[in-house]
Amino acid sequence: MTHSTTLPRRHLLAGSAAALGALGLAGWTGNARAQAAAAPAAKPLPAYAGWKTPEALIVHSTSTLETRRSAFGTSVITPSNQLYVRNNLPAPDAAILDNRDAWSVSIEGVKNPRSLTLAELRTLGVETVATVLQCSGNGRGFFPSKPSGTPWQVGAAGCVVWSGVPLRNVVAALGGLADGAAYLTGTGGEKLPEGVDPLTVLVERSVPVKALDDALLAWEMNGEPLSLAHGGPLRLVVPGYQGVNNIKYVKRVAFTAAQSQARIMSHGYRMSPPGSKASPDQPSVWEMGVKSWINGPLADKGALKPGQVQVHGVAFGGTRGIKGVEVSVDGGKTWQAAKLIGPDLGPFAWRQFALPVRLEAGTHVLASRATDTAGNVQAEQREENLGGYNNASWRDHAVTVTVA
Ligand SMILES: Nc1nc2c(c(=O)[nH]1)N[C@H]1C(S)=C(S)[C@@H](COP(=O)(O)O)O[C@H]1N2
Ligand SMILES: [Mo]
Repeated sequence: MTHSTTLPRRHLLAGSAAALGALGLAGWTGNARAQAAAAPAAKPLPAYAGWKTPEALIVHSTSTLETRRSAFGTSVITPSNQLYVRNNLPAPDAAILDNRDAWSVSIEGVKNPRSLTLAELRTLGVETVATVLQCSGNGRGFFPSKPSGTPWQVGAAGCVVWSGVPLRNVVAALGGLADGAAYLTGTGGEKLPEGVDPLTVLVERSVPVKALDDALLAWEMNGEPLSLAHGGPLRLVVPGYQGVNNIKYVKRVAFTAAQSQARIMSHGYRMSPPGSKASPDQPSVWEMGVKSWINGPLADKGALKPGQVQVHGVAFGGTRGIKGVEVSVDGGKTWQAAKLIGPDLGPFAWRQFALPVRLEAGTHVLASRATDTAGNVQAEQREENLGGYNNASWRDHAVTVTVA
């Protein structure tokens, strides 16, 4: 890991168990705290995410927080206080959570278009789904071309549980789709800066209308009312699709014949070949591909002792589940099947995997390679592109550990 952070000073001084408990740090091991304390001074958490666990996060900027690789653990769900955050615009005022039930979303491109409040949405059905939420720029930090944007490594991702109303129920309640609906377009409810063309800043994304089969208007995450940081009071969740398509504080859902004209759709988040210019005819970042990485053991605590370790990590297949994961301890020369561990929370969630191996003295390159239920195998190489999107290369995600 090249990035490091530490506790804000006031947290370092709060040494008592009670104080740590109050800060939500009770579960942190002495080791993690010592490590954090030893790291150089880092940016504090921004106010809207001040409730998060600082030791678990790398603060790239006020709008980009990354989960540390060492914080992922082996129990499937990413706790909300350790989950990454990415905002393209400043988060709205927290006052939008004062009366959650009064939040309204305009539904367009249906036979009977209208606005619905969150209170009304709650009556139309409820479903719960676990999904991997991942920024399409996750793994950008491994591109040698150094694309502009946050150099995320593995931690712009998490696996969380959403609860809300299936969007198809809402569409059915409003008479079904209007003719010619080809895209499902979601619009964020941020206040736009003045004096600029709204289309250059508006967070509005379109996905193929087939995503309606699984999409949710969610008001809960990990068993709690949805926080402002993660899009409360209401978020459009598109399971299996890259993070940017999961619109926070959603205020409009439209079924449209064409894709949004917002820049974030027309030119942003496109798979633009190196040396080209972003343009609407290049593929957009939509469905996620098959990907995995190792979360332990890591090299950040220094050399390991010779002996048995549990090589563990996460694997997911976007809209497909995971069939299996192979692990290599020799940089990809030979592979062994790992065991999928923990509950299977469905095709959109990630699976945890583990493989016990003996590591003798020396340097070892640990890699993982996942296969989805359709037989697609995680690629060795990244697909080069201007924005540094969709990095699923198993080689880029390999971990080097020293045993001595
Ligand atoms: N309204 C709105 N929705 C948004 C964004 C945003 O800036 N505004 N950022 C998108 C991007 S790029 C990502 S990766 C995810 C991040 O979700 P999180 O902050 O809950 O982790 O939200 C997406 N949805
Ligand atoms: Mo993102």
